[in-house]
Amino acid sequence: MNESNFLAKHLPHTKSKALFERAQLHIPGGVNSPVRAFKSVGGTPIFIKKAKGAYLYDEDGNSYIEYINSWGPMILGHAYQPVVDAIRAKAEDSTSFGAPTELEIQMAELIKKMAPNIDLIRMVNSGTEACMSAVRLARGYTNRNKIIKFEGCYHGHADAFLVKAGSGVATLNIQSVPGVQAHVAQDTLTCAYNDIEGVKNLIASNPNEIAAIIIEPVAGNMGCILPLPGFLKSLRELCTQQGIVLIFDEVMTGFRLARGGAQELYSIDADLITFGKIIGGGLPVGAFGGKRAIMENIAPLGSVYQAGTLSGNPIAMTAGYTLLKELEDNPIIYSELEAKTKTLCDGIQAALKKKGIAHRINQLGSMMSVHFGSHEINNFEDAKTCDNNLFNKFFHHMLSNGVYLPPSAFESWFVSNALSQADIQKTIEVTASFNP
Ligand code: KE4
Repeated sequence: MNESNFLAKHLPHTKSKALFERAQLHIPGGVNSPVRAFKSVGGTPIFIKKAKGAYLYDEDGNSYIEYINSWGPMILGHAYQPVVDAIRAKAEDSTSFGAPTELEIQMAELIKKMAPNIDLIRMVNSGTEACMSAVRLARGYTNRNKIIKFEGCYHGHADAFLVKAGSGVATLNIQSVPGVQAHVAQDTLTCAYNDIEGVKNLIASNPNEIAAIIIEPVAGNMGCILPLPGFLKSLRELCTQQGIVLIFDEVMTGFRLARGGAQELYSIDADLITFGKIIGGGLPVGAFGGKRAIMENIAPLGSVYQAGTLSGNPIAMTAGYTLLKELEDNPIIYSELEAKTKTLCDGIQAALKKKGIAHRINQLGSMMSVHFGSHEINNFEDAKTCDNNLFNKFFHHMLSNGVYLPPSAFESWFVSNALSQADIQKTIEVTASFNP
């Protein structure tokens, strides 16, 4: 990207506005996923023409340093050449067979090499599918019905998860989702993130009824929220004592926080782990895996049925395998990502502090979020009681100056390793020019 184009005053989003009008004629809300609609931040969603490395280019010719990275997959930046080349080559051999391939074995072997504690793994087509399948498996394995999830966590749009969910559900402030039947919601128990006493109380009041506890081991759907010291370890101990399946939803954290994700970072072995985003290299892929004794209940081995026409699709496997292999072969990437993200956070912190703007920044690895409040952000309530109108103003200030943030205070930012020091400094400069 040439610097002058980047520094050019942002053009009006004429084409994006026209495209949004047209999109709304045919697609609910003009988008294929609600969080893209800019509903909470306001304004017109930007229609993207292309992207390369750390930059997005919209239909009006504007360019942006971006911190969404397709909500996680683009950890090495957009149009990463080895991934692009692999997809091109593989497409020549057809795009789908609906039959087993060696590539799926290679993918499973690589995931098992990188992520600990996976005896068996099943590929699916989204994070939602991975999480809903893991919960069905936990229920089938334990012959229990209830699950515990945490307020503000998001595990996809399966009925069982749309209770006090984060991400788009929080962004749109949907209190209860029509269509999710009461009896389904009743089997989903919730408590605050980091509230281990709350978990103990739910277990005590539902003896031998809880099949699984599903958690984002580092939460990314209410902004980025870290587990307090000992929280995950206590969850592990409780699940072991009570025969409850501990499900780590690593759709976001898997292969992002470390090669072995949060399990590696916190040295905690979950019973089932779900993946998504990075493992598809930008193509639709999810996966769930874990302990053999549990996974053996999945059809055709066992009777817990789960299936998918395009599961293990050769193009998606090629994209995901190529990206994972880069991460496996170059572990230095994780310390580079951490250093870049810390530099960014320190710069934003200094800039907002100098302005006297109360804020908190949560960060781990290449996940981070900025919250406009002076209190610690350890759960969904903390995130909700920030000045999120100020976040919306901040979002648009950054956007109009060429920095594209997630369009919601209830999302994590994602740093890609394509980000340069100049990009980081530019982001800090734009933050410093924010005058609410
Ligand atoms: P998908 O079904 O969207 O592939 O994955 C669902 C999911 C499951 N678990 C976690 C921890 C997730 O973050 C997600 C999806 N993440 C959101 C972004 N926060 C997807 C963006 C969107 O809904 O468009």
